[in-house]
Amino acid sequence: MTSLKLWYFPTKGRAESVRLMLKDQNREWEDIAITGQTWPTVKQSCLFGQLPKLEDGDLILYQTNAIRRHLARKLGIYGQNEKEAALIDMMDDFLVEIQAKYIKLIYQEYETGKEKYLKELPESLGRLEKILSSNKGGFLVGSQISFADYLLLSLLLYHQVLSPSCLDSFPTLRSYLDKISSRPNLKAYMQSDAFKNKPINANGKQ
Ligand SMILES: N[C@@H](CCC(=O)N[C@@H](CS)C(=O)NCC(=O)O)C(=O)O
Repeated sequence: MTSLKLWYFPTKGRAESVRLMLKDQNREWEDIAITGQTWPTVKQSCLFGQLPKLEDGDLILYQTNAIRRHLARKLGIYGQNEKEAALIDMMDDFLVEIQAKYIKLIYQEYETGKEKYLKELPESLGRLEKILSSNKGGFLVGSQISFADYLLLSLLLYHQVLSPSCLDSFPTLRSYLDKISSRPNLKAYMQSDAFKNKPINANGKQ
């Protein structure tokens, strides 16, 4: 088994869905936290000038979604067959769009756009509620957890901080969140200081 190193900033951000996936799947890794002081130097060594970066033995990967999909293939959480894998990609792409809107809000328009964002949020949550309600397997796709579920978990956790009541009208999403959060490795991780003390975003907004 190769050693895994995840380079990121000392925040949850884009990296947390990777950490949640590795924790739940019992895969050890080392977090390399890059601070503001060392970032200018590290940035120059990064292929696209950004993090996260994954070192998996001699494989160096950038781009969060490439990292997530690589790990999912290794960990066997990319569906049971081609059809499920395609559906997982589709769900994941939808979640990535939600994540992009969230990041835009946090870093570009927190003061001016939060009201509009929260007004529009139920549309996306409603779609996810419907998707989860129609899949009796209890996950986004099929009857086993996939890498897309960890992105959804991270997004639900972030949005609960942004708007604690955001799941009040979505009972299936609420029970999905409770169910995934109570998986033993995730429960222990979410109760740890490593998780609790790590800010969601680098600019202090959440
Ligand atoms: N598409 C890239 C975006 C990466 C990205 O935006 N990284 C941010 C942190 S979340 C970053 O490195 N910011 C510092 C910089 O651009 O100097 C990915 O998903 O990995």
